[in-house]
Amino acid sequence: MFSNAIIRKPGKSFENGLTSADLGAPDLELALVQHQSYQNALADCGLDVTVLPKDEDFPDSTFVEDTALLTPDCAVITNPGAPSRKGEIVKIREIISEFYSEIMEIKDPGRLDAGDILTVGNHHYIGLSKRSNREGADQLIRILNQFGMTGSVIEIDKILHLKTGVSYLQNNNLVVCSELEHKSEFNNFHKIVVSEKEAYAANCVWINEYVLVPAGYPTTTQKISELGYPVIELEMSEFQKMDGGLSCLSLRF
Ligand code: CIR
Repeated sequence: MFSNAIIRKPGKSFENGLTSADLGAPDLELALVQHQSYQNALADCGLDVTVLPKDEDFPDSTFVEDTALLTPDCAVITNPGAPSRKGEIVKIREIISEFYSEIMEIKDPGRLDAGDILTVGNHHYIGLSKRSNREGADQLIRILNQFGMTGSVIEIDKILHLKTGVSYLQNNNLVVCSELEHKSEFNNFHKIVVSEKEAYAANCVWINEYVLVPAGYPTTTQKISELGYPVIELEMSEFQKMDGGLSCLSLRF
């Protein structure tokens, strides 16, 4: 169960963030409306939500997930793989130090975006992506081992982050995109495989029995619903334009 979340509002510089999506510029007003709904959903799931102010120096800083891994036993500040995002960790460390006494960190030449970390109980699958490298993963695995947890790596190809294409809904249920469907690491899970058309819905978020899903992906939503999860659908169009999914918008712990 989670009790806290940290989110950061997008600022005017949001449209200058990194993106590979060909969906046009985001509308900041609409992004703020969608972000408020996201915040409300986290609160509805029972979380105490810390809302950080916009940070114009870092256009992608609303995607707080990438900057830290927060487990019940330890906090790890990442070392984001995109040069424009590295500085985001300074302010994130300040806020995380209000919740954790000991903070570990990933250091150069290790690179790691926490969007590449899929947590399943005490195990953490770490995507080797354009943002996260083997050295970053190895550093994280050593830290996890110190705290009685484990990690292993998964090579990914086209998707931005591991969690762009896979989400864990507890109870052995995985939502997974076609690129990752046949990875041997996922053989023993019950899988909801999302079609190419609904690929964006592979990034959804389990929070205290609820599942947040992006609005507009009816087949995936129905399959998740049929497993018995109460589903909360959220409009995400403006974040999708900047390559961000639902999980990227919060740190949950
Ligand atoms: C980036 O490219 O870093 C941001 N525009 C999107 C980050 C999305 N984060 C995530 O998938 N965890």
